[in-house]
Amino acid sequence: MTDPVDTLVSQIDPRLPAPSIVRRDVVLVSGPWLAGVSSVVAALGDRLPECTVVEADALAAGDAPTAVVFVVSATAPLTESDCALLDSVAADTDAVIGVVSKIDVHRTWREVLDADRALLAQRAPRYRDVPWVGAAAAPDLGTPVVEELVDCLRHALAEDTLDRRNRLRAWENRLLTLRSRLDRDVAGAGREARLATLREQRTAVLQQFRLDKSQRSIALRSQIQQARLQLSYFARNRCASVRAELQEDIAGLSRRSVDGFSDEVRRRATEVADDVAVGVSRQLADIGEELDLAVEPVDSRPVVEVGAAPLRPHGPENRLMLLLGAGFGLGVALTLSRMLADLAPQWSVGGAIGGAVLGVVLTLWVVGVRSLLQDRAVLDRWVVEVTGRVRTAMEEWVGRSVLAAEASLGRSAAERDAADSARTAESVARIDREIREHAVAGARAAAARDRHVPVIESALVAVREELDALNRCKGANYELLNRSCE
Ligand SMILES: Nc1nc2c(ncn2[C@@H]2O[C@H](COP(=O)(O)OP(=O)(O)OP(=O)(O)O)[C@@H](O)[C@H]2O)c(=O)[nH]1
Ligand SMILES: [Mg+2]
Repeated sequence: MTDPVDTLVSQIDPRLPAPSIVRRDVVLVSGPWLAGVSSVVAALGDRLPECTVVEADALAAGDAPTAVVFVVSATAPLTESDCALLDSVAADTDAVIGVVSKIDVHRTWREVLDADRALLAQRAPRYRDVPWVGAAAAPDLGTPVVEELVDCLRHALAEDTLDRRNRLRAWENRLLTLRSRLDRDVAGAGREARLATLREQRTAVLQQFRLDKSQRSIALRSQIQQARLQLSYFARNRCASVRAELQEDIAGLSRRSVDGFSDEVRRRATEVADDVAVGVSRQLADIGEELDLAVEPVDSRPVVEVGAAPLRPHGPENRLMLLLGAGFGLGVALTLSRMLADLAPQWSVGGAIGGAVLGVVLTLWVVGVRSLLQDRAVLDRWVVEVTGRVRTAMEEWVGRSVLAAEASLGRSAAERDAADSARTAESVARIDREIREHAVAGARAAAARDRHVPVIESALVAVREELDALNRCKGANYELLNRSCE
């Protein structure tokens, strides 16, 4: 047979889910820590053998007792956590009795009882009519004082409306749970916090992408500028040092080595070109490695063309020098032969011949030295001119190589930026998708709430009206009973 309470609710909406509890024919004694619960259970068990009196751990999840005895110590009034405990144990049970325990040792128990009654009445209208009694289930001295509690409990259990009220209370709890679940769905479990996190993530992802991109392009620019400066400086320095070395070589050049000097200069210029090529290749490859970008290797090398040294045969100069040298040699020969003729006339012929030979030798020596000095001067000028050309060629080649590397690195950087941009777009799209999903879920939950809450509200009103009517009736019966006792 269908429960009349269930019929009452199903008339409002038959789809409203009935309470999923199992009503157990037991009295639940509950209360905060050390309130005296176990002692009350024991005392009630003795006095009411026809009832099953249990503590909370004897009930399974989903079990609801027929009546709840809520025990609190007379030490101090109820706290918030005590009230919350009562809310949970009496959620599906209308019959609740409040007990202030240990009244044998706490003289002010009546004040505490009044305070507890007032606190509970303030907490919820359903607690206004809760009967409160004092008890001493395990007094330090004497026998337990639980008569009033026993009477009260007996009376509560004997109420003919008890089952109906309990069922109505279970329905009320069910409807309230439904309503708060709908409200929770609209708010979403941490939906706002998740949405805020998602928005923050979205901004952070975009910011990071922009920051990385600009940092990379700044790093690339500065590395290239640095390389350009350093490599040009290196090429210039290398040319200057080779020029100094060659000029030093020229200063000690002998007649025989003059002809092979052009080859030496060519060899040294090639050496400089090789050094510069190696330095440039290495530095550009290092930049690519440091920036983690692909850079095309330098495939050319600086071209250095060194012709032959402009050593001209010095015909007229030689003749002039020969003339001057001959004059000088003749002078020496004459002076020498004259000296010998005056000092030792018997040696005059030999002295004349010796003077002539010496004059010829001196003439040849002067001409030779003069010609070597002139060649050295020519070579020196030539070396300055050749190293100048080499330097220009090197600088041009360095500039071209750095430019090519810049273009190649720029291409790699653009490719990487494109890949990063795609990755960022994917992350942003994923975040946007989740944000949208949350918005849709919120809208759906709000629609469900708007659809169901009015029905739940009217069912709640009906259940509460019925409960109030039954409780009013119970109050009247209670007064009648009291009067008849008097
Ligand atoms: N004086 C006095 N002491 C009591 C009374 N009832 C319980 N006590 C004492 O209070 C303490 C706790 O009593 P219990 O009945 O075990 O209380 P409880 O709420 O079951 O305690 P827990 O299960 O440990 O939370 C014990 O030391 C009891 O002796 C009473 O009426 N008078
Ligand atoms: Mg206990």
